[in-house]
Amino acid sequence: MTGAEPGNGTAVVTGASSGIGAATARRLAADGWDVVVGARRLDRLREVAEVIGARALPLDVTDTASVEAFCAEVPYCRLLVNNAGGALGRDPIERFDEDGWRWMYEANVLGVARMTRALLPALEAGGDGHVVVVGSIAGFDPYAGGAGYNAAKHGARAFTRVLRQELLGRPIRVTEIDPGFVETEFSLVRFGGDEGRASAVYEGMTPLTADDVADAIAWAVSRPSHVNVDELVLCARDQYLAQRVHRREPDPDAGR
Ligand code: 8X3
Repeated sequence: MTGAEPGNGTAVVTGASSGIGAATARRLAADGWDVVVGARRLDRLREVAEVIGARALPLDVTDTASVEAFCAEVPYCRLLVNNAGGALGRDPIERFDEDGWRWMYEANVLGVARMTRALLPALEAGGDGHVVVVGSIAGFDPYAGGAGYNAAKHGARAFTRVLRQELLGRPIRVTEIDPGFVETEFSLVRFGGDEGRASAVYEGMTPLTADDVADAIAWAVSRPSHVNVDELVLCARDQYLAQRVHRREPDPDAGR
């Protein structure tokens, strides 16, 4: 296998059927990447892919066989954006749900590890590979009610830092992007479809958009090859890490 590819080369984006993954796929395609997108929701993934001319393949990062089948279809790869993952619930530890925690660990930690392991040969063969992990401020600033997700993102962070060290001297960059609040389906999924609880997360503040995060990823991956953006923390102006959010009072004159 040689890495000779036209343009920027092939970029794989996981969890690309919506939110940060879809926005990243759109942005990378616009920047000249040949994009391959993966997700469980194939109908929505195909809609994303069709608009940008990407290749859509089914992918469940919690399933080793699915990861291997996906990666077998990707002989060339210069960039892997590990975006698939998410949170389930905000229960205190005394009521934690084992299945929810298990899924979070599978998706946010093992999923990243599986995808990276499977694509490392292709990333290296091209002579200039890049692995991006979409982490979270929850990966270094844990908060009450977030233990399962926090532990998983701490795990993803540890994985990313180890990977960076293990790949020193090889032609593969490693970057972690850690966003704070981003208004996507993230909170809706976290709260089991409860729209009230999900929208309350962003009430009175202006969160990041998925495009803001895609923009940061596009910046990190477009630095010259000798420059490694190790980590990039991205928060809304209204948010300081996980514990402090500035919320404006509702305007009493609104709607008059
Ligand atoms: C999303 C940010 O603060 O909801 O990863 O955990 S937070």
